[in-house]
Formats: sequence, structure tokens, C-alpha cells
Amino acid sequence: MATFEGRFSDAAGLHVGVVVARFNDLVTAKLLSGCLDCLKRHGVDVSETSSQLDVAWVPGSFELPIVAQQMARSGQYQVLITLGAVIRGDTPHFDVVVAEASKGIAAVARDTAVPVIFGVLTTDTMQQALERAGIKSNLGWSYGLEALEMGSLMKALP
Ligand code: INI
Repeated sequence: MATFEGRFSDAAGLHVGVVVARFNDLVTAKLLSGCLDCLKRHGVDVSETSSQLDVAWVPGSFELPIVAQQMARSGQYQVLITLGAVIRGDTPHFDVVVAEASKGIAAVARDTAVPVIFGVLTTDTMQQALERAGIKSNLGWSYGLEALEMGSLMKALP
């Protein structure tokens, strides 16, 4: 029997792509900074000149899948992270944006075998989103950890 597990100390050689939505960037910029802080503290070079990290900005969460797809298909990234914030109070088409983002992101991972971390907050209010993006805790940090784990696990698998 083999047991496979991702490690958090396996950052060497990892190339991470992050796709971030500008919509609600008060929230998404905080998610990004939490995520980069986590990657940095686990050994990923997140400097401006880094060859281990690329960040792409899209207008909103609806656009996350298409850009994640292009990055995944490039073959240059071992793991991708998508960051967005969809807030119910802001839009009657909350359900549409969330459904398309989640289904699209899942499809990219399945179709390309590049793990794509789903870092899209879905909340009723801006207050709830901010609480998850730094006021109480920063889920961006968790998304960074999950990316490290999945990048390492995919490398370990036969
Ligand atoms: N995009 C978000 O990421 N969050 C939202 O809360 C949101 N709202 O409220 O509408 C949102 N809409 C924009 C959407 O993602 C697309 O960018 C837009 O429809 C253009 O395709």
C-alpha cells in the first residue's frame, strides 16, 4: 500500500499562478496579500523578479476560469490559485456568478490535471467577506497552504 500526502516544505521548483478578481478588490487584495505571505513564509520567492510566481488580474470572479484555463494549459504552473469575492448583497446575479466561477474552476482542474485552488469567498455582506480576508482571519493564507499541499501531492503521485 502506498500513502501519498502533500508537504508544505516542498516549495523548491514550484511555479505558482494566482488569478485575482478586481471586483471587490478591497477584499481580494487582502486575500492576495495573505496568500503571498503564506507562500513566502514557506519558501516561495514572491518578489517582483520571482520566477516562481505570476499574478493575473481579471475583472470579476466570472472571468477567473478562462484565465486559469489558459495558465493551466501553458504547462508552466504546477498549481493555480483563484481569488475572488462574490457578495450577495451587491447583486441579484450572485448565484450565476458563483455557479459559473465554481463550475468553471473545477472544470479547469479536471480537464488539465493542474490543481486549481478555489479561493472565492461567497458571503451575504461585505462585513462577512472582510472578516474572512483579514479582520478576523485571512483565508488567503489557507489558500496558499492548500496550493503548497496540492502542488507537492501532484508531484508525489505516480
Ligand atoms: N464579480 C465578483 O467577483 N463579485 C461580485 O460580487 C460581483 N457582483 O456583485 O456582480 C461580480 N460581478 C462581475 C462579474 O464577475 C463579471 O466580471 C462581469 O459580469 C463581467 O463578465
